[in-house]
Amino acid sequence: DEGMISKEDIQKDLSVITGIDPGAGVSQAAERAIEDYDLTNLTLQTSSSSSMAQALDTAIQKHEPIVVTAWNPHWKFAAYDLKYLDDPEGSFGGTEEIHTIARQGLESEKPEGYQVVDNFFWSEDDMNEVMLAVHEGADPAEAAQEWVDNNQEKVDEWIDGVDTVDGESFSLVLVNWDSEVASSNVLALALEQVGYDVELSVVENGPMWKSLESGDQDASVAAWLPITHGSFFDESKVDDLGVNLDGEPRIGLAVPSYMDIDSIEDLKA
Ligand code: PBE
Repeated sequence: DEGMISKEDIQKDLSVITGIDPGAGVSQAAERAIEDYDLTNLTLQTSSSSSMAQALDTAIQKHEPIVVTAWNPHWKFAAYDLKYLDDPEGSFGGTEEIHTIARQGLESEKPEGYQVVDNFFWSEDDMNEVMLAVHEGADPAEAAQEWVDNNQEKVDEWIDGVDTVDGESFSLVLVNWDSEVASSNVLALALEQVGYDVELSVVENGPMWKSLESGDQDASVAAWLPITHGSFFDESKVDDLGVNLDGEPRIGLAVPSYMDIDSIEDLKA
């Protein structure tokens, strides 16, 4: 059962793009791709990151065709032999940036916390380390703690010169995406090191942006720009604290490498 699956068989057998949560930017982009490439034979099936990962695992065990909405950094590229499909129409944009965003007023109201989230910056390799540990079964908070224990010198750069506080609350808002679970849990530990009592709030993508605009939440490290969350960013009054990841994040459609196609165009029946 080791052979390549031909383009003809893929077009015959595939009826869905296996997606994640409907609010994700990559879901919007996948709908865009269905239009741009006229993929009338496919519909986007939304669910969650974990169901997508489960479906991907099952398909690979069975050596069946599957196309998923994908992004990196993400552990699936280390766990499986996957390839992004070329996107000549640019439905998914190009290289993205992951930004830290905060509610307006945070800088003056919680200057110490603001400084820490503004300083937060790590690499794609760092993020992958935490994500892989979680994928292999670690609790996210424990995986983050282990990374911090092994990389305190990086955390020191984020908290260096920041005054300590005495148990003040600080809320980080995120969506349940593996990449953002990793970054938010690590940043929470850095904020705790300067004395904050940190709460992580997991919501959907739209509500995440709204909760910062309304001031209900303090900050987030989950903003993917310019394409993935471009429309949310344009519509929201939030402070953009800039890039927090050194790497080349991107979104797109990915397939197991045993599928004999290279481009989104090849999905059209
Ligand atoms: N993601 C992970 C998100 C941003 C981070 C690519 C799944 C999205 O599509 O909105």
